[in-house]
Amino acid sequence: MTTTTLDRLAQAVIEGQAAEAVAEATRGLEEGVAAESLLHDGLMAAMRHVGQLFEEGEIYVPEMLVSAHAMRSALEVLRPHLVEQDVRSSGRVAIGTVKGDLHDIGKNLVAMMLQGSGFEVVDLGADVYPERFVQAAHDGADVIGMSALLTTTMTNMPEVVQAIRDAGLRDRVRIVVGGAPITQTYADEIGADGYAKDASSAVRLVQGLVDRAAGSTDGRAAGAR
Ligand code: B1M
Repeated sequence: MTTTTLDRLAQAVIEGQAAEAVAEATRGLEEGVAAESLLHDGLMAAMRHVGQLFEEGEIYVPEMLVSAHAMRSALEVLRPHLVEQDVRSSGRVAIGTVKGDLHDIGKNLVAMMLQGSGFEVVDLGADVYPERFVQAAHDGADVIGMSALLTTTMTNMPEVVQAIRDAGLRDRVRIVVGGAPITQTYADEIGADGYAKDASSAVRLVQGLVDRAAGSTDGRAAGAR
């Protein structure tokens, strides 16, 4: 029974049937399928398939768009269920997809999970220019999160790191990066503070960075260092 619901959910996304995807996600939850499974084995599996079809020239950008819309609609159903319960959180995260890149589903998912874990999240949207990230850092973000899905746009990440450095904010602000073409090696190369491969590890990463920053601030305040 469970497999059928997951299959139908994935199929609805592949075909770009938003109402159908919402109905199947809702049905899955009612049947007791874990939201994480509906996300990973249904929605994300479908998007991987859509990407493959695109690569093989079987579908084009408009089809990818309707699939993306269906996924986002179903994601809204899962949103309240995708909350990490056991994470203590505090801090403000500004997150966006970098300049030139319109892919926002992964970024939205990361934002959603961070929010669900108690972080204050400022969603800067997609196609975000370096100045906007810097402004967010000025406005009090503890963590800047950058997402990129294209090999041609991931190269805009170091520009943001440099702009934050030039603004004199680098010591105060932590920078995390993610997205399909990003790796830990790339994050290290561009001087980011961390890389996460998916939304749950992004929450753990950000939590760790915020905790460490709070620890070192406490230490300085107490004259411990
Ligand atoms: Co585009 N696209 N797309 N696309 N698209 C890819 C990325 C591609 C791999 C497809 C393919 O060829 N197989 C390919 C990139 C190739 C490359 O660069 N090497 C591609 C291309 C080529 C393009 C265009 C150039 C196509 C064209 O116009 N000829 C064009 C570019 C437009 C632009 O951005 N300027 C384009 C356009 C689009 C649409 C607009 C139609 C649509 C996006 C709609 C939207 O997002 N609102 C779209 C889609 C849907 C895809 C695929 C099919 C799915 C992406 C997705 O949403 N995945 C994608 C193929 C694929 O990924 N298999 C593809 C699901 C999402 C949950 O995963 O985003 O990876 P993901 O996020 C994950 C992790 O990466 C991580 O956590 C998330 C959750 O686990 N993560 C972070 C992401 N950000 C993070 C940040 C963090 C931490 C973790 O910290 C801050």
